[in-house]
Amino acid sequence: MAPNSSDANGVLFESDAATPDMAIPNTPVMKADNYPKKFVWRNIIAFAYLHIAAIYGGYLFLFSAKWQTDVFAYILYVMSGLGITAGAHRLWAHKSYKAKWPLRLILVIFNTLAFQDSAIDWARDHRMHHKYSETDADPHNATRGFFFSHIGWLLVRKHPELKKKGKGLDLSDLYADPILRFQKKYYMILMPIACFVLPTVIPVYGWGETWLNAYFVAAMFRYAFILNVTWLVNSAAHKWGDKPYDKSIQPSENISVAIFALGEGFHNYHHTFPWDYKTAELGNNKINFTTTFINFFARFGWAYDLKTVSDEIVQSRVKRTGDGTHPLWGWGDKDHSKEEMDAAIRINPKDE
Ligand code: ST9
Ligand code: ZN
Ligand code: ZN
Repeated sequence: MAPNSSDANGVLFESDAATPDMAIPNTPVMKADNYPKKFVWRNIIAFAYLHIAAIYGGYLFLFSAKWQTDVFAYILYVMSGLGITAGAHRLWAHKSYKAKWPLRLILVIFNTLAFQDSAIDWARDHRMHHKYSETDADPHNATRGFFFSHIGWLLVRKHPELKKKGKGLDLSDLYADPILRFQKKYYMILMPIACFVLPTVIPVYGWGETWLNAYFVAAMFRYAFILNVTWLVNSAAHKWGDKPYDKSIQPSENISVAIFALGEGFHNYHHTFPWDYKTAELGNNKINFTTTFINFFARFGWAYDLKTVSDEIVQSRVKRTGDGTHPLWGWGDKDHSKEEMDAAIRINPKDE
């Protein structure tokens, strides 16, 4: 027997068997190497402190802070969330739409408030994540486990494969934007002001909140909360959910994540069509608040050149590579079979 053979499923090479649907030849091996983890203690200590502070902040949010502070923390959550979803993600990482400078300025302020590193660095990692998904060149390679893809990847040095392959990325569009260059250059001054100082000072001077409540609720709790929601897209939405668009990849449709992540979480769709500005098929705008936000600015031209996938392309992809879970949104959905429509009971029908 050849050294790599596996009698469990009759394939010759382990690499064949390690694919998620058992030997689709062009699917990358879903298995990380055992690259030793080089811990970054500064980050481990900082994230441990942040999470302990955030638990205390969550307690103060519920039992001690003024209602204005709670509302303020919620508004900051939405603003910083949009800085990631509409800014770093849909605009800068994926170029799924274009934005005039006033909107880019709003988004860069929101993005700085979110403290997930400069938009240029965020988009660089995210482009790697899509291009080399679930391989060693993916910064938060989900095949290394839930913890690694959630937060662990920020606690260790990056894999050499990522740094090697990353050299081939084209980031010229990002560096061409003076707003993004400015943010990156002055990040270590702008970020602490936006993410920690102003969120603490405003409640104290604005409505007489205590320093303690302001700092732990509006800064620590709010920041840790949004970080974890963002990370859930990398961990939970790469693990749990349906795969209506491409069953050969790990990203999944995870509505629970989408609710908190302002509409990001329809992740099987997003990895199949990463250039769609809606990051979801049906424009479920009730939970896809980011799409509503972009549509609002599109009305007066600050957001333009919005790209989205045609129904025909979605449909053919669903049929070719989906796992059969593609849902119907209701009567007349493009996947609604003619037989079922013909057989349906219709009361007082009046077709135009
Ligand atoms: C944070 C980011 O939390 C979270 C991002 C999540 C992404 C989610 C995506 C999901 C979809 C969107 C959904 C959004 C939902 C939002 C919901 C909102 C309600 N390409 O990085 P270094 C090279 S941040 C090419 O230092 P180390 C390059 O030469 C939290 N090259 O690597 C670079 O030099 P330079 C706060 C690359 O030393 C050099 O390597 N921030 C790439 O291994 C060194 O780079 C933190 O905690 C690349 N991609 O350190 C900081 N990457 O930069 C965390 C690297 O000069 N980060 N190179 O060009 C760190 O401390 C470090 O990066 C490290 C690795 C320790 C993790
Ligand atoms: Zn992903
Ligand atoms: Zn993406």
